Amino acid sequence: MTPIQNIVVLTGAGVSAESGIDTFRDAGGLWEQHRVEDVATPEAFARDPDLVHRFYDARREAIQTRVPNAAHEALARLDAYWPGDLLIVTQNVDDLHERAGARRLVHMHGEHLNAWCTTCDTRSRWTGPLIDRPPCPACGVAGHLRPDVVWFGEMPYRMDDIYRALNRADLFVSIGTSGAVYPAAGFVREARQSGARTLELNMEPSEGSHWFAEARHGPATRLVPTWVD
Ligand code: BV8
Repeated sequence: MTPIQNIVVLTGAGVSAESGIDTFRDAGGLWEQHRVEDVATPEAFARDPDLVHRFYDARREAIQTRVPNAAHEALARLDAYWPGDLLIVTQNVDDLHERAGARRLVHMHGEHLNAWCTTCDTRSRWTGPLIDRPPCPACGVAGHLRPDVVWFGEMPYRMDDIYRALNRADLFVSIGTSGAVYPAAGFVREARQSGARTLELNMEPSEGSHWFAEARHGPATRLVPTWVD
């Protein structure tokens, strides 16, 4: 068994669930309150910007009342002591990984606490609502700020860095994701092709469970510290 040097961790909404942040597809998840097509596509934003702003303003406000849980904290410990390469790729747009102390982190689907100006293309840290069409902090133009999240049909961030890390990985661990959304759901196959060992830590088997050499099921706050420590 080759020694483990380089690790890629993929996280999804399940890693933040026990912090009280809604997941997308569990009972009562976010998407059940809204059709995905209604709120997480550029077409939806063009069609009904107020609906999309209301959806994101509510989530941006909610995440600021939440705190990292034992799973985020365990991954931050791994980040602090792991001597080899480590990349935590999160699909989540909350900031709980960084608030727990993670540094080697990529938000492939963007970040709730940023606003993106479609006039000057600047991304600014943003904690308030966008529905009032505030001016961009960089260029001053009002009404052109959108959530800095990757919608369906848009290119996820940092894909080159992610695929480079997957191609070098000796271990790929997927935590708290249903494996329903691509290209993230395909990362396990990239890792396997590079010869990496694969481990799924999730409440229940995901849509991609069969691609993993090993899977452990249960809450992330129990599974992740046990795996890390
Ligand atoms: C793109 C941001 C081109 C906004 C989100 C094949 C190849 C490529 C693309 C596609 C393809 N097929 C279809 C597509 C298009 C599409 C897609 O995947 N559609 C799906 C519906 C079929 N993909 C795209 O459009 C992507 N862009 O493809 O560009 C391209 C192609 C290749 C390479 C480069 C570019 C863009 C997708 C991004 C969309 N934006 N979010 C926002 O957050 O509002 S997606 C959204 O879903 C979130 O980011 C979320 O993270 C993500 C996935 O959901 P999960 O995180 O997994 O959450 P979910 O609720 O589903 O599952 C939670 C899991 O946790 C469950 O399994 C549950 O059991 C578990 N759990 C719950 N509690 C706990 C727990 N586990 C442990 N402990 C607990 N306590």
